[in-house]
Amino acid sequence: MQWRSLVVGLVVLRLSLSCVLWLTFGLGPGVSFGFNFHLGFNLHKLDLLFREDKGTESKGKTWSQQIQGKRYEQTASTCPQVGQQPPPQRSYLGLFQGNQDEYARRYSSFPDSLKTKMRGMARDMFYFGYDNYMKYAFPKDELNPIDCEGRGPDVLNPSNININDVLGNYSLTLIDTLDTLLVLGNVSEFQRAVRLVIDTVSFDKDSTVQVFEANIRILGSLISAHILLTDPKHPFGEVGFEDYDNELLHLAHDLAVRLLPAFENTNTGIPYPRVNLKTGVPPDSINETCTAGAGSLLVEFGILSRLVGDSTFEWVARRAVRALWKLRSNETGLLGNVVNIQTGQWVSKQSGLGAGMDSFYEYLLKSYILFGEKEDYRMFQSAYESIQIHMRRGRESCNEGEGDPPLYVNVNMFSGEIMNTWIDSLQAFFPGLQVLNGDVDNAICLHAFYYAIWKRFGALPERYNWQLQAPDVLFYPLRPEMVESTYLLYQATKNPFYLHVGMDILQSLETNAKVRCGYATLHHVVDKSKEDRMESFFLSETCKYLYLLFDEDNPLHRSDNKYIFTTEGHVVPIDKRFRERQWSDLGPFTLSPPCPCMNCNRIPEEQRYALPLKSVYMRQIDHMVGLF
Ligand code: DMJ
Repeated sequence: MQWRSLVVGLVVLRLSLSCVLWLTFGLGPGVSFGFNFHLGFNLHKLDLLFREDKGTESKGKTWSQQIQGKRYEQTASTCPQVGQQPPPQRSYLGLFQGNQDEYARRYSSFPDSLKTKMRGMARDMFYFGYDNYMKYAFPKDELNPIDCEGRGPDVLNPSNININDVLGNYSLTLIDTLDTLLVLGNVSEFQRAVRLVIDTVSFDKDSTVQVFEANIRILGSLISAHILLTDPKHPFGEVGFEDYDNELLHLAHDLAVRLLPAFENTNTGIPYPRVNLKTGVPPDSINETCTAGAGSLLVEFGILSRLVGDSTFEWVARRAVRALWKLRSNETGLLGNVVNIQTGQWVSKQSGLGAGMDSFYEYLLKSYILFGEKEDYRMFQSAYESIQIHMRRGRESCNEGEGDPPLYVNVNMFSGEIMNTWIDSLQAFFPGLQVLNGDVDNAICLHAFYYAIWKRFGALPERYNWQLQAPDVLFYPLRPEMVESTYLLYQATKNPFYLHVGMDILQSLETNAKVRCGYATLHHVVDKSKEDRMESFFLSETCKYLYLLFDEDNPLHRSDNKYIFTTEGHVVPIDKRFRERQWSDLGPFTLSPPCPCMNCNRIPEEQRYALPLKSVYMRQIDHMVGLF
């Protein structure tokens, strides 16, 4: 009898402690992300108290079974996700199940009429910015939305790279916006804008710009618009005009040739970060570049090579990717975020998913999708595996089990040790990439964390410190990453939750960022003070993804139209002709179909009509970002 009393006593003790935790903090153990950062109360230790011996875990009963008497079945999968083990069978979160209804009530449906209204709101948002840019700013690069004036490069202060890396005195916003006009179905304005670009833009400018920015915003847009203009099959039909003579392609080629000096005189093959469009690499150029800047050129350069039949562009971009890849850590497989292009030494050993690294991963996968080069896919999968092993913290399964919600932290590339406790706004793109990789489960959780931050501030601070539950860097320049992931998750799940997220984003932008002539950068996400700047990606990405989220019937959503978005949101059809190349100097090439992982982790049917993330976990995340 004694042992029975002991067992009963332990169970009662455990339940009492769980209740105390729940009543006190609104969730079980969980604010620590499993690290030894102390928050005054050590929830991590309490969590350990509750961890059941893995060897004695019940394999049959899951959290959801205990709550709902029903298990969420996964669809048959031939390829388990990297880093995913069978979820731990723990149950204390079941105690909070009673809170699920407020989330279910709020998110589980979205009427068609509201969808139409939101689509209209996204369209109006775009035109308010675009029309005012054309009225007050064109041919300058950007619109200052508060003063209603144009903005060009900061010629008085050449070291102002925040401006000069991007603004090249080449009507940046007009170029970056071309394909958004088509996405909105405005063929006549698209054709007018293309004409304006052809008639007025020249790259023969004494402008020193960042190779990466010129590539994704200008080159990417020009080739996207050129492809959409010339290919009646994709995806908006006959939008070309009779006397179009490949001028956009010529412009793209001219720009790419001006960027090529960045790839010369570098010992590693990793390019210089900046070039002067007239004179090449400036004599005082630094020898340091970030990984994303140097390693995210392959999509645009690869397409250009295939369009003009010259392998040079793809060759230099691929050489840069290979050179970076070689420098990864033997121990962890991770890369750092700043490297010396002459010595190959890592200047910053921080490895993460956000600033300095984001589109490097993105372009490994997207290059593979576009060009079918197996090498790109192998690199991507290997990088993804290292990320899951070394950066991912929190419980193993997004939608099951106990513990902290999954989160990706910044680590030392050699040791895998955590380097700080912030995540940045750029990292919010990653759930979208996870969707493309078929890892919808992980995408749902990471996206939910960013959404909670968005709900708290009505924007994403540039850096958010998850330990302090406060922003580290306070500005929000109208970035698209959060809505991009929302859109891709909606496409993957069709869950109305994501329409609500989009509606929240739209409403916050209207409330917090709208000014006299457009939408302004938030200088401070708490007091909502503003800066007089509207970056071109607001029109090319943020508005585009918002519109697409609510436009179910968009030509891009027809099943016979297959496309991807470049990292600047430019539409590129997935086309057989990009999988063919006329040269063989890049190593082995294959037309084999994508990995069988495609779609293997799609959302089960029943989850389409419930919340994508159980309400208990939503509540947990909301609590962890200080929403209540
Ligand atoms: C955009 O220019 C692109 O999305 C890029 O990949 C990252 N930064 C901005 C948006 O935040």
